[in-house]
Amino acid sequence: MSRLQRNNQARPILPDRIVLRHLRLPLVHHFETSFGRVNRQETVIVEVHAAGLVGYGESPASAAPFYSAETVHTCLHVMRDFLVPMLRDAARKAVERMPCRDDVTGRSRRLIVDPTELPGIFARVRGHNMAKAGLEAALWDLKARLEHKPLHALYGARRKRIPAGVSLGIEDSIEALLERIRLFVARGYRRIKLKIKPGWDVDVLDRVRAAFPLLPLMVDANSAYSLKDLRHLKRLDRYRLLMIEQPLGWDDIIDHARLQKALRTPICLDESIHSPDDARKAIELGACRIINIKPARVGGPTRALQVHDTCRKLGVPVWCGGLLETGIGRAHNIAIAALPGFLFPGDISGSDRYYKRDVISPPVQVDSRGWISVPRGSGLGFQVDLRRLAEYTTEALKL
Ligand code: OSB
Ligand code: MG
Repeated sequence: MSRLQRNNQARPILPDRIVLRHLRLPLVHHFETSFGRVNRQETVIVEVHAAGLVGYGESPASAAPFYSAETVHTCLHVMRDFLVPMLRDAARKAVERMPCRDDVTGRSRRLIVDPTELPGIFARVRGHNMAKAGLEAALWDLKARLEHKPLHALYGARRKRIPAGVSLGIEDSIEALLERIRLFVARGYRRIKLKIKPGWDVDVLDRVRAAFPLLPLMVDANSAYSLKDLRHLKRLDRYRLLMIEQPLGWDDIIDHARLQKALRTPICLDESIHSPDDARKAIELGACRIINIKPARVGGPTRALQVHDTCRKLGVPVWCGGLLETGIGRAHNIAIAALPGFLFPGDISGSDRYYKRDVISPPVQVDSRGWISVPRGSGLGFQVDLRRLAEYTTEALKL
């Protein structure tokens, strides 16, 4: 290799310090699903430091293994003991493979391990998608900052704004829920999702539809029903719902296919989809007509992009779900939701819907017509508020 060629090479950037933070934040309003009520959120924030920059990611696993098998503690354990060592090992091997590594002085900077390589590097670890996702997201943010590009541009996403939806939990009374709906409709939200469970479904929907006949509305059962409820679930067809999210088992696609045949309303799968292959199989079986993509649930941005592409090829619309993320995870979701296959408003709401003081500034804001602008600054496009991050941190692992 000539000196000139050598100088034209990008300078390789190695991840330096990695910090895993366990955060605990009070919610502005309790959030109740078919698996229970929470008043605060726990999550893991990942920092990858390199070349004087920091990339941020989030593993929004929560404190209890109710939505998924992961918790904040399984994330911390699997990242510290397996994923971070695997990433470091891959970085070391990449350095060894590099020619003339002492003399690479090119001006552009390239991560020694590209974030798209992480699913392969982590493949030996089964499951633990949220742990994988937090680390991969931090690497994407870092890559975007190194290249002075906004994250969505790295994904090839072009939208300048995305429509905001909101997911409203189970309340103590239908009146209280109607009040919540009025509040978010007045704030401009373009779609409302209601959590349902047996005993909190058709009566609620009767009242909501009477008050809001034209509201873009959907429901999410978080696996609260079974095929035994088939006749009951058919009653949901009356309410002109955009979709019914995850009515049946969290690990099922077979019964969902049976149910979808009996319903006019599209089924949307959330919990059942962990990979691009899961998405393909569910669609081939007819288990759903729509898919909720949560990058954290499918193992990170690279796999979220693959699920998006798979669904797009098969003509199935997707939208971006949420897991009560802080502004960091939410900013990552905004970047993904700017892709063209995201055809419904997501569970991407303003910071003020979740937290009084978010960890980013400015907070995520929804305009009066229900749009969120996709930021144009480099990386996440939001400033991380280090004071707030420290304030909410209960434990930090410096690796
Ligand atoms: O099923 O989509 C879900 C929150 C926590 C766990 C599961 C779910 C949700 C939401 C809220 O519906 C999404 C959000 O606004 O972040
Ligand atoms: Mg859901």
